[in-house]
Amino acid sequence: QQCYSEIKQAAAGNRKMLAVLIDPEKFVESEASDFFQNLPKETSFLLVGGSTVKSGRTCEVVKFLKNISGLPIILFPGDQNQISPHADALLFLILISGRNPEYLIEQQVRSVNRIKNTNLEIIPTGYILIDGGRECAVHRVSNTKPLPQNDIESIVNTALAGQYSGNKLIYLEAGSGAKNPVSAEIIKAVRKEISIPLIVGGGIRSAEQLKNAYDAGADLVVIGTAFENGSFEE
Ligand code: 1GP
Repeated sequence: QQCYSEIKQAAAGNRKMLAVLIDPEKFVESEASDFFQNLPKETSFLLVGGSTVKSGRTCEVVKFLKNISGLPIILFPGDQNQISPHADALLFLILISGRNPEYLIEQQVRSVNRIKNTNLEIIPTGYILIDGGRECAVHRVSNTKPLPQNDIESIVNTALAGQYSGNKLIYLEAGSGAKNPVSAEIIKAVRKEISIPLIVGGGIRSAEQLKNAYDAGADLVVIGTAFENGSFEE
């Protein structure tokens, strides 16, 4: 239970955490040393996953990352094919903003045989897709509608329903490459109501946006695209 207790303790002590997301489809092994050199020193985790990844590729990337980095690897799978026993932990995602049974239970049931004989730390996570102002892959692949940013009540109630159902984390997702990250107003409103750690990601590409998410109450922020293409603004 190491990754989760680290997140929980950090959240309890108001120590903000950063996870860098690696999409196995876009990761290039020969560019890895530059990539790692440019990561902020305070990076706590590597998240590995994407919306559409060819079978087997996640495992390859996870093994590669294990060899070159000491950071814990948490899987963030778009589907059950992206589960690798070589990672440390798994965000067991339930897409609670959507109403598609495929991502509420079907993928989860199908993933069991890949998980049950591994040492992966399973972290049940209520995953909430929020409109980031741009058509995103989660929306397309899951065929579920993102919640509008102005419907704060639905977002808060969805997060609370996620907590009441036993999830250990809530993840507010604006979609990879979002034009508008999840607003500070939403983060504050959700933070005020839930008592489990809060993850925020999607479209965060500058130190200022990162600070805004932390100040509003995010415990762990996930950044993918901005580090992937080296465009993060300090
Ligand atoms: C996407 O929340 C993550 O699932 C990160 O998004 O690629 O926009 O940083 P970005």
